[in-house]
Amino acid sequence: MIFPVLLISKTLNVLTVTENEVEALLHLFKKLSSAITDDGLIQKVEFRLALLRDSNKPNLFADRVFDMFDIKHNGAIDFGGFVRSMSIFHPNAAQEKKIELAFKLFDLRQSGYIEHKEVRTH
Ligand SMILES: [Ca+2]
Repeated sequence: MIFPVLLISKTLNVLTVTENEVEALLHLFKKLSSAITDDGLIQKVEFRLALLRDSNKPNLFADRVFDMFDIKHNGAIDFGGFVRSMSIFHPNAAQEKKIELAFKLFDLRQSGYIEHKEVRTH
């Protein structure tokens, strides 16, 4: 039996995900959050480890995605923040949300514009 779970963001967009999808996210969250320190939170080093297999090497892209997932801006991602952030990648998520996320990835200075130096290769 599948029970729908409603995720309501600050902008009141509602996305329905299934219990199975939440369970899959919980499984992934447990794996990522316990990679270095098993504390129920994903720290930046654990996030880098998952994406890059190297926790010590700063990476502009990985660190930018982490900062966007770190909704509370406290240096760690809790399960609620993880589910809300991952829901953007859901097939049923609004196209506008996906475009907004992609734009924010490049708008490093959060100026509302993508500037030449923000897309220059480093
Ligand atoms: Ca952790």
